[in-house]
Amino acid sequence: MAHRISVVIPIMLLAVCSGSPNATSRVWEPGVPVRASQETPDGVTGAPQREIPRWGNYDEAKVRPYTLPDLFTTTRGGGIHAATAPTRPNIVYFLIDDLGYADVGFMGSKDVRTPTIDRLAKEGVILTSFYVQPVCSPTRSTLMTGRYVTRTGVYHVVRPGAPWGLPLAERTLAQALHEAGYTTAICGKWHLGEFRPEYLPTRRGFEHQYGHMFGALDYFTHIRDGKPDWYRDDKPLQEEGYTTHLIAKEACRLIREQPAGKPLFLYVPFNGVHAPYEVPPQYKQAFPNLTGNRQTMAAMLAAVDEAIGQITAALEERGLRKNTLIIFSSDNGGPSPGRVSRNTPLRAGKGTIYEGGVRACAFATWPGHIPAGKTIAEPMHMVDWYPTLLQRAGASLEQKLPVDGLDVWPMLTQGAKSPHDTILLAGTVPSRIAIRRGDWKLLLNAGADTATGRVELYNLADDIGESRNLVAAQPEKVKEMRTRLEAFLKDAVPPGQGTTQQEVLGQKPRGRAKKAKQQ
Ligand SMILES: [Ca+2]
Repeated sequence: MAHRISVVIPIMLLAVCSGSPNATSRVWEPGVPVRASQETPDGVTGAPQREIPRWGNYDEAKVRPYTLPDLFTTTRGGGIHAATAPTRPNIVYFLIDDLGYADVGFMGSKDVRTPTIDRLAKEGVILTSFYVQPVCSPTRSTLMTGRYVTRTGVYHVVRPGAPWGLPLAERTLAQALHEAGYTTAICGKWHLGEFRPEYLPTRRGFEHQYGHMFGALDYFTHIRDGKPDWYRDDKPLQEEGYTTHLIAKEACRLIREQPAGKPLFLYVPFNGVHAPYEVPPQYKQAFPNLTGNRQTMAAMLAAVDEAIGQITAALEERGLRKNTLIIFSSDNGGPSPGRVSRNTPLRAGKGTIYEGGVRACAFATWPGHIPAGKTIAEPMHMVDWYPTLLQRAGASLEQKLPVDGLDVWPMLTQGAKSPHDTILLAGTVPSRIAIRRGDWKLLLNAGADTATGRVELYNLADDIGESRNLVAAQPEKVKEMRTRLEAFLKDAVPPGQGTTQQEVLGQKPRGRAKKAKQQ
């Protein structure tokens, strides 16, 4: 349902929060050239491959409704009495785009500065083994559904013009929280489909939408591929301003206008610090020792840090901070590691299934509920937020589609072990895939050439950089891991194009459509 914009303007506001939602003001220095939108690699793989997993076959008949006992089984480790949760927190998720594993102060960075982010991290638990997908849309699909991409088909990025998106059969986190009585809002990047109205955020559970549908838009003109990509409540919006500033302003407005006593789910997926590397020049002044895109990225991140400070200040002004669960993470590893980003000590970066592509910097904080000053190395995956947040929100866990995520609350709050015995790490094509099981990690076709059939096995306990392939030395471990992987993939679906073909045409998917080549 479209949200009607309020024109009420509270008297006392932060500077960034001032003005009506439609106010226009230049927030970058006059005379600074505005560059055209740049395409950026969203992965290392190029066009998606045609093959589907050779160890699995898509069969719609296998998708069976899940019952409550099933869900309670799959969410082991947490309580099953969601409705009795003592406190329903506000939930604010700061998702940073393409931020490197080591590019925040709380992960040890010395040359970029994130004081606000670091302060929040110290108030909660830092998650050093937080797994995501290697590129943008897939990670967002796992947050929204609690399901691995092998179930949803969102292996790769939804590009402008793509006739597909997150399948409509999926129940989203926003839908579930809205059903539970939350105000639900997205300020930032959606990236899960817009080719038909029913794929838009306001049709997927968000009462409020603000921001963009795709990645890599111009930060100042909001143009992507020659077209404006800026919306409020899924309607085109013309505004001036640097996107990070605009997103912060909208988030502050929503916090100010949130009805008292009603919980809020505020999803803030910044386009910062994704390419194109653009920033108001004053932010660069703090980084005289950096150059090129590294300097610009650091400056963009400083703007994000400032924005997060403004949004948390708005929470404090409303007296909401103490009852707000704040989650922060990147959506994938940093691109061009060593040049633009830092993922140290992890191998490689964005687009890959090596740790540098799928392990993200992250923390969670909720004063009085999550202990402060802790670091947790137990592994979890983005899919885990779905059941974990629904439990905290008192939302229903009953749904037709099976959930892969597990409730990690005991891990976050009581020092419990990870509820996972194995985590699935799917690449941008079905044949490129890995699992982490304990300290062991098995990777298939992790390199750029997916036809190699290469198998890699690492023990992350003493080789976090994935430098010593133990396949030859550990044949039994490889066999065990492959068996586990194949179990994961027995119901795997092909990439999204096929799923969407089915939805659009009412037909069973028959592989990828020709339009996929145009993405
Ligand atoms: Ca990204």
